[in-house]
Amino acid sequence: MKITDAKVFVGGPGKNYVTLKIMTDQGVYGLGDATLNNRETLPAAYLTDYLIPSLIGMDPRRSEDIWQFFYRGAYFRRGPIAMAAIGAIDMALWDIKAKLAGMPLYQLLGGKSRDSALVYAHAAGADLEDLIASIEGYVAQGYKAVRVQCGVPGMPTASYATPDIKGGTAPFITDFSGIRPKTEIWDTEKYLRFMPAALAEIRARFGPELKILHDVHHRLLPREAAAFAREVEPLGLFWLEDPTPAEDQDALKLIRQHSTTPIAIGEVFNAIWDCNKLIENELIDFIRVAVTYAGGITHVRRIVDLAGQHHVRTGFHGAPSHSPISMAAQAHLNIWAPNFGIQEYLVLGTPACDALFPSDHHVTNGLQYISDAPGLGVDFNETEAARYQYQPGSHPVVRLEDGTLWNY
Ligand code: CS2
Ligand code: MG
Repeated sequence: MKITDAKVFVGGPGKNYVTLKIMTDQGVYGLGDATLNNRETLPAAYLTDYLIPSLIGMDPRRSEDIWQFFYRGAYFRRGPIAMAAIGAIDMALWDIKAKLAGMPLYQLLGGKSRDSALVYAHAAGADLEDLIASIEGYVAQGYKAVRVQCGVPGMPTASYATPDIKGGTAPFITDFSGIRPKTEIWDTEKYLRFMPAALAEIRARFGPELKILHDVHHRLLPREAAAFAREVEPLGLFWLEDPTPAEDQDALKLIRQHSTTPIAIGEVFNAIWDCNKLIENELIDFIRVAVTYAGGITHVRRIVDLAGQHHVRTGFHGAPSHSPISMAAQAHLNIWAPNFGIQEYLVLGTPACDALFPSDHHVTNGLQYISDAPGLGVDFNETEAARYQYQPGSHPVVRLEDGTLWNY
């Protein structure tokens, strides 16, 4: 069996999804997602210029050897661009393998460990009242877990993932007005004075059952993060995410020494080597890698297994930039992983998105139910794809009020 061709498409409804389609001499094809938010043309070029020429002619069933070939063979290893490209190939090869077996992918991983997988939605408000209304909306839809992000009084701009105005919707992180980023202003002291009390009000308002998550988005220093985690400890958060930038794995020790608030980290990690110390030293509770830029199912499964030895559960990244293909790959891992925790899930099911990526994976009452179709269980409509093209966009950058650049 041989790979005969592979094509890359960039575009989608309001997103720049990077979709890989691998064709074989037996008519079976596989799909992968290489989307790297706001850098989408780069994994696309890495695939087209460097990986696909070698891929053609290979046996698609040898997914392990192909992974090793592109990872070890590159010499310059890792990084989000290369790992997103390798990840897309890997997803597509598992899609082919499961289609050949006539089974949904989860059966090849070890079968179902649960009937459905818990997901969390994103609630956001320009202020606390606005945020509470947003949470109420998700609770009314049956969500059991909600990430809560709130504008901070006195902060000169909206905070991470919050709307500018009351009643507005939180923007999708990408600003499509161009490549040059807008600036958000950040003030740690204002945030630290406001956010723990806001979380306490949310807990009091919604009671003990709601699973409350909060994303600090890398903004605090380790000592500040430790103090924050300790202060909110009585609220029983489901998790506190990215309290501090994770380049420094040792920084998480300080947080752990001062608090039992569960910590989630890893959406920007590309490899097991970014989180092995965090996991082995049991400094985190949830690992947030994504099958896209952490090298696909083959590599993420290794991270999940390491995590499982150390009481670390999964909480895969599911920002809106992930296409239904990687969300499907994660759905199969979620239904299998013995150490599954939660899945970040943003409503993908717009009519335009469903037309581009038909599937019957679905979320009902805050639970994700998996498709039993062979493979990943998601398809790609090339006629629909022809309607879209790449649109340049960017994340904001963050500065302190005096102009110092900070972590977005
Ligand atoms: C976020 C992301 O989903 C999350 O938890 O931290 O939305 C992140 O801001 C984006 O993926 C950046 O592209
Ligand atoms: Mg995050």
